[in-house]
Amino acid sequence: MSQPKVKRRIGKYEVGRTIGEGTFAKVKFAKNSETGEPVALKILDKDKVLKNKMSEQIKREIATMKLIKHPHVVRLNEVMASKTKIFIVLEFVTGGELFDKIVNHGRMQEDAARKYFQQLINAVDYCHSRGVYHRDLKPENLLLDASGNLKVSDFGLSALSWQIRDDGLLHTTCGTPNYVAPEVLNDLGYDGATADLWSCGVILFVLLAGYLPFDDPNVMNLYKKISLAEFTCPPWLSLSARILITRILDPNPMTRIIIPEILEDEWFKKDYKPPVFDENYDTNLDDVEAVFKDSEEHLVTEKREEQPAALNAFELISMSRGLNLGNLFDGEQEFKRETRFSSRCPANDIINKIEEAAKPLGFDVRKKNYKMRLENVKAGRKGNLNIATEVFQVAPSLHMVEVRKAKGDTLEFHKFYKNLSTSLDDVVWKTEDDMQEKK
Ligand code: 3AM
Repeated sequence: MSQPKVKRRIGKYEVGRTIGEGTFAKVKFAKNSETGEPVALKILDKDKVLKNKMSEQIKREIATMKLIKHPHVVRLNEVMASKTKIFIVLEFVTGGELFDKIVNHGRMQEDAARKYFQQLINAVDYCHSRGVYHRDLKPENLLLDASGNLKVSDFGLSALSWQIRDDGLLHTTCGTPNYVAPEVLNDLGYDGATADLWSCGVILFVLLAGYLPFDDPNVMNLYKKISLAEFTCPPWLSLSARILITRILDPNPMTRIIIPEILEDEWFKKDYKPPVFDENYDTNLDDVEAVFKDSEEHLVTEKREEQPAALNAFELISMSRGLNLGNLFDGEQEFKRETRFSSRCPANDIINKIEEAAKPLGFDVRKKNYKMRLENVKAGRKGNLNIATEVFQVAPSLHMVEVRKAKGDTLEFHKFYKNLSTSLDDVVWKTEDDMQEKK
């Protein structure tokens, strides 16, 4: 069980756990071993990127993104390639996703929504001015930093999953339809700037209403509603917010409001303070050139180093007191994706108990040694919830169990964990402190 840990290294980065799996990339947590700086590592299949008809455009957009250092855009630090993979090194953003706030606390007051919308428009305007379009603005791409400021992720990267035709306009067959502009769905070719703006309008609506403007379980009906911009503002919206939303959610891209007009809009302008930042950011693009030239010379090596598990028993126990939900919902990390608990039961009993608890909740259970993968057969808000667990031995009769979200929605993970904690009550080791707290 407490086998040596294998540490993965890519160039100067120590690679940690998977943060999420998107449509075209896996995102892993990593640490720059020279500076200690945490980063998010996007890992892509080299073949898919370089053989993509759009690889020239992807290269141009990645190069542009590397030159952008905007306070509301996730920073792209560098690009690396190994023999088979491309790694995009991004600033690590710690505050979770903006929409987790809506899921947890419901719709926002207009002043709060306005602040995020101003930051979003500011980021979008800046990237557009540099010729980079997002094309896939949706809740998952709106992250929050430690101070609660918005950071837009994946600017310039979504081209990876899109197709382009000879007319120079973008065409797509996939995407999150709820946020996608009508002209994109109609596949008539479209302009990236006005299409991005539509998605910003949908995002603003959700912030203020707490639900989607266009929604239907039937995709054809959904398409129809979007094409006709068939939506109703909730009664609590102010008149000026309604006016702005209606101007953005105009199904005709030719008459839709444009960013310079938004900047002059009455609702938008209130307390607007565009961020001040240094635009003349000096960086070099040799890494981007090397990756897209596919030159052997600059390949980074992927190394695996065996390491004995380094934590000692005291550290483990202090990391995993009881099955207290405080573990999961502690103040700083409201949107935590992992937690641990300790148990005095034999490892096999722990595994069996988790399996027994997970199956009735609709999970498929796969076991391998002391690791388990639980997959919800039903798709949730962000695809099928996937949970990874592992049992570590701390001492002969003491185990530490790690439970983490591998894929899916964080809130659904929290709900699962709450259920699990009820079923595992007799497995969890409760210290005297925990017993006191319960009283
Ligand atoms: O799987 P979920 O939705 O919880 O928030 C992003 C998403 O999480 C996260 O990785 C998952 C797949 O996209 N993510 C993406 N870029 C990130 C970054 N720069 C990030 N998390 C932190 N920093």
